[in-house]
Amino acid sequence: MKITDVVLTPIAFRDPPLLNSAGVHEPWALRTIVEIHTDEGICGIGETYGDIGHLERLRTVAPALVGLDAYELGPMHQRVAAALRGQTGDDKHGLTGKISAPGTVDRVYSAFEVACLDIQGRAVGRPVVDLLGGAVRDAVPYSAYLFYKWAGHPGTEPDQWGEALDPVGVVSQARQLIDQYGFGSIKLKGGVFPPEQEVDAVRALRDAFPNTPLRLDPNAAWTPGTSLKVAEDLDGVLEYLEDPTPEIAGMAEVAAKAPMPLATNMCVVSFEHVAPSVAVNAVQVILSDHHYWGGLRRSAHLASICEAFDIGLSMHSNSHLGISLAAMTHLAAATPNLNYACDTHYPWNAADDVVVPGVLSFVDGSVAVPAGPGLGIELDRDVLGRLAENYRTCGLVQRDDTGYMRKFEPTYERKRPRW
Ligand code: GKR
Ligand code: MG
Repeated sequence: MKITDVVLTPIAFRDPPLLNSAGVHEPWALRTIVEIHTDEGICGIGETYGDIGHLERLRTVAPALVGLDAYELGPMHQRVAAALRGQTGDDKHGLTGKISAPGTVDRVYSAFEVACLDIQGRAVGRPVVDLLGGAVRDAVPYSAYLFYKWAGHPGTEPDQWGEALDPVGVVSQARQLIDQYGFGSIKLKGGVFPPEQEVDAVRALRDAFPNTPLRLDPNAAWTPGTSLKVAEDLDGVLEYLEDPTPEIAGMAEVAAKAPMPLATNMCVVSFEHVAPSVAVNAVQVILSDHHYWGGLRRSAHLASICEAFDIGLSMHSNSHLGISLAAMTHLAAATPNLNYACDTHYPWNAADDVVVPGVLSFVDGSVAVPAGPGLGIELDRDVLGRLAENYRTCGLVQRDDTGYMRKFEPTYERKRPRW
């Protein structure tokens, strides 16, 4: 089944003013929708980052895939690597760590791999989860992903979520998300306020939700010393502490004394980071993310590596729509040792989903594995057209949380660690 065409559509969709250690989300989040066509008339879809550098790399690689068989995923990875010629990607926020040349290949390959798995599943009439070994769970639990946030983007009316800048606001946001989606665990994005304030917010969450697993992720905003202080303050409260401090060495220093497991999507983000991290026991949980670990099958390899080294496995997210959610759900359903509820930004962006409604829904915080062939979802072409038009007119070509924050706080500096 030969690939005849690869279509890349950059899109922009609305994003609330979510705060993090890099600044604040802009009014638009960017993604690229990938469609791969074959000579048998079957088309597969994928979703990936929309930053201009990444989009240009996708555009460089796309023509090199024409003529390949949609089952030839190993050769496809090689063609991506050859077309990129050692390029190394970067981003302006650094929230998923340092991007290496092999990591760049995996980031670019991922969306094409997902689209080909969609094609393969459609061709044989089986869901992608079956191509990954079959479902070990019928539905995938996700966590409520809380953010400190402004009530609305400056100059606009408050959005449906309202302001969350203190423990009361954080608890109220958790209630909204849990009431609407039924989530059974909670992650708070930190690194925004001095750590004592974020500890107070976690304590308020514990009081409000006594039996719900909690996580805190300051995206490397703290020194090892501050991280240890927070870890001690939250002993018995967190299921894991995510990226308190930068780099493998810093995480190892904290992990040696912290009472809870440390998790990362910043210091172990590519296969070459695993061995150095294992050598010093820097992290006890890795957040996988098929968008940068090289697609669904290579994320399954990561899961095996975690199993071999007795490292826990969770799943990371960035602003995304339903194609990514479907892919994440198939992968998580096929991964036996994914023992934590996955992260998802989906509730923040669901209103603009590019997937035809009906298949992807949250029941008690979980998404049932789509049963149809391939990813089991369909592109809503009207919405795709609208979001592509947003991209053409929104004026953004790459995510810049720090630059956006500086528009309102001109002296704002991105610092990791800050405290
Ligand atoms: O969307 O602001 C955000 C998050 O901070 C995201 O970019 C991170 O990559 O969710 C991510 C994380 O867990 O670090
Ligand atoms: Mg994180």
